[in-house]
Amino acid sequence: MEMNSENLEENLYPSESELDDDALEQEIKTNITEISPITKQYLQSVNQIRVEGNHFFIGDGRSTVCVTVISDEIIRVRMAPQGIFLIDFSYALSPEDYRISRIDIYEDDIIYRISTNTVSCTIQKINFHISFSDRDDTLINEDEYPMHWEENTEFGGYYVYCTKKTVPTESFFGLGDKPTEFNIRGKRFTLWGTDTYAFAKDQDPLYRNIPFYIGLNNGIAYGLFFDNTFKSFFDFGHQEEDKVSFWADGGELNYYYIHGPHMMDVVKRYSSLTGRHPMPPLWALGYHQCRWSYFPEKKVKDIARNFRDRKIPCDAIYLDIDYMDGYRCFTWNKKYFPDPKRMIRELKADGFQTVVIIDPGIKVDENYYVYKEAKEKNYFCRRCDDYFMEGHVWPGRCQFPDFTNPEVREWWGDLFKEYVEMGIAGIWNDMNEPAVFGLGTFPNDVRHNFDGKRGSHRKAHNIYGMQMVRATYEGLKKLQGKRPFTITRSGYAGVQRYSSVWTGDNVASWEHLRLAGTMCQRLSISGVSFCGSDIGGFTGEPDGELFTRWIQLGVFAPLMRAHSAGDTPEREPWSFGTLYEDICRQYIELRYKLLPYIYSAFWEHYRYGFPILRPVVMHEQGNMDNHFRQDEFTFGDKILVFPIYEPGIESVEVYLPRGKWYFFWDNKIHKGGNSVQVDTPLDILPIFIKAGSVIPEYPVMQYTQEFEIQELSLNIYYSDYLVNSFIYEDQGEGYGYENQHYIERKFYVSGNDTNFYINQNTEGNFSPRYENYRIKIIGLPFKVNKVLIDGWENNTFTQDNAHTLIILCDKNFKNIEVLS
Ligand code: MIG
Repeated sequence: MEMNSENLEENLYPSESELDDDALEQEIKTNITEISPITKQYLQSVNQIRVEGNHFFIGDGRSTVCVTVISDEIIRVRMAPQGIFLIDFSYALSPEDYRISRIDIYEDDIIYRISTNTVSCTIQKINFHISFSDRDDTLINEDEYPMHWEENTEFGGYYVYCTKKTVPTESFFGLGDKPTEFNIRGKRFTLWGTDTYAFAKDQDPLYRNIPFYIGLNNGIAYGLFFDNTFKSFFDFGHQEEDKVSFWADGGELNYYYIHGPHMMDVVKRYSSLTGRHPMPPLWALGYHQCRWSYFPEKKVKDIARNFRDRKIPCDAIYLDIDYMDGYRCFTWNKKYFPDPKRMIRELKADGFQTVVIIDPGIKVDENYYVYKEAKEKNYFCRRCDDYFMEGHVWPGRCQFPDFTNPEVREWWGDLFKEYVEMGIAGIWNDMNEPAVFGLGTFPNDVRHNFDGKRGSHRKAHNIYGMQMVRATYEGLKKLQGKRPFTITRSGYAGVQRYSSVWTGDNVASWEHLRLAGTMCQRLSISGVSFCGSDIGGFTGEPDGELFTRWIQLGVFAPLMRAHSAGDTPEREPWSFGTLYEDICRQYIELRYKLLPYIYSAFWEHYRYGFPILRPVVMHEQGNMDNHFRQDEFTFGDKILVFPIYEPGIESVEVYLPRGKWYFFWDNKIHKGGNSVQVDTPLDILPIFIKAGSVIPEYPVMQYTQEFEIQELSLNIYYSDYLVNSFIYEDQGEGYGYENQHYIERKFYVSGNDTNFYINQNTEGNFSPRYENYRIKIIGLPFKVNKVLIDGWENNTFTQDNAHTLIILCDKNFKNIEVLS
């Protein structure tokens, strides 16, 4: 293909202002002067390079690649096949202030290299291969082929491709909710959110679209975020063992290389791009009871009564689609729920928050205000020939708001006004892949506003659900003036800024219990920490054992919600007889005792970007065995659990990362770096606490904040090395935490054969009502003679035979010395 040099100049070098200019036409302008057959086109030899600030424009005479240094550890790569970049717009990003300490540039005849103080991006001039290495010149990731594309004759634009090298020892993780092994090497996936009732192991795709993965090779981790909302594909050495590819049906080849070397660094940096969950209301971390559906009101009240009578803690009760009038969103079936406001008030008086479902399908009904309003305002999605997008869902014939239109989102958010006035605490967004009976989802030609950037459903499908829950979240936030609780089924990268998620329509089987454990870990490292599975399995019938083991797993899921399909027998914690009920109660109580720990882990996510669930490989990525461990994981970094994923099992072998660990049930100490055998009768979930941890504990309450606590218990596990912990508390509600109205306490503990020290310092200006700690020090290797608190001798301590020490002390202590 010939190009004249004038055009070439013009197209190779878009200025920085052009890159961000929304006025730039979205269509791809080409300079093709003669038509050649459509084949895959590859970048050729580099022949132009131009620098503009932190952007590096590199061309081959036809195409341009833009390499941008985002931060010291994040480098972005974009490709414009014909030299013109698309409008730079992303629903995923929530950029922070990034640090760029320095950028060094090196060029010789063979390469061009852009380096920050941690990472280098090298471009081979001869073949346009791009690679990333660290400052020690360790090669981390490199192209196998130059980036490539193929013209899409049906829709315009290009299929865009990137293929990288991989070696057999490299492992891969991430990608959201895939129901398969934790390590995804050797597999291929599609991102195209799909309603998958009773999904099977290895089924693909499911509901979420998170184009982010982590590679781990030779002990070095890096991340790759392919920010493209079109249907996209990832192949991790499936088609060819030595290649990893990702590609999409349209849009731009636009990815972020995220440097490690630790998986934790990668996950944190990914969250600096796509954002974090804001703090949830404390009640949302309690136990949630859901079912399709609880109705009429009497049934809802019965369920609530049972929780309180049986003394099983519970904070939230859900209303599924049957609460509505003919499945019309924002309406009530007055026969079942004659006075919802009163019901919600009464439930709240008893400590229950009410969460209700809202789907995207709006019934076509001229007598229904939501339909009428949206129709008048032209808010519904349309087909390419301007017909409305109509499809059948629960209400019958429906039209669907275009949540990619900011005005529609605003309108949608305001629809919750009445619900908020009624006292509804949270909203559950379902069917937002979007799901349509028969069709599966919208046809490709449906048009979307795409925040003014325009696009078809090909471009908007994968972000439709996220924009729906965003509208819901933003509306609630405005109307409630406090922290909203939302839960969504679909979502794209960044959905965590607006919502929690559940893993969708799983099955009451042991295989699915294991999948739930794996999927929640995967979601957690993919940016979506606030996740959970339908406890008990949505479809099918669990027996008491499976349900009980699922409750145990649920205690250690950030979102703890039981849910079940309407055609299954009733499924509450008491549905399987008292043996199971007692164990379920014991574990739900454990959840409530651990609430301050769980809340603190959430804060750690919100403030520092740590995922809440952490796979073992994240603790010890250098150990190849850990690349395949998926059963045990830690919640935060202090508590390790090994959920039981099989029936009738008498014992399991639990691998403990290095360090020392206490078995939660008997406080016996175990050395990490090894596996230990643990007996697993039904009432035992293997739980280990890391030595040196300070684990706060609340008394059992029937719902969060049922009563003001009198003192805070701290369980401190002796350690002979220095360990820090922290505890976070605030009002449990509202936005005071954004203005220092919280308290973050940091503890440092260390010990030796004769002494043990605890230091505390605090940040923030929230002061809980209680004055004292009740400290319990577990595992002391010596008999205590003296306890000094801030230098003063304290005589309130008691020590038992197992050397467990109890101290009562002021919550504001600075240091405690425990001396033999
Ligand atoms: O077509 O609202 O995944 O949790 O109970 C089924 C009824 C629609 C699917 C959700 C499930 C919910 C159900 N919904």
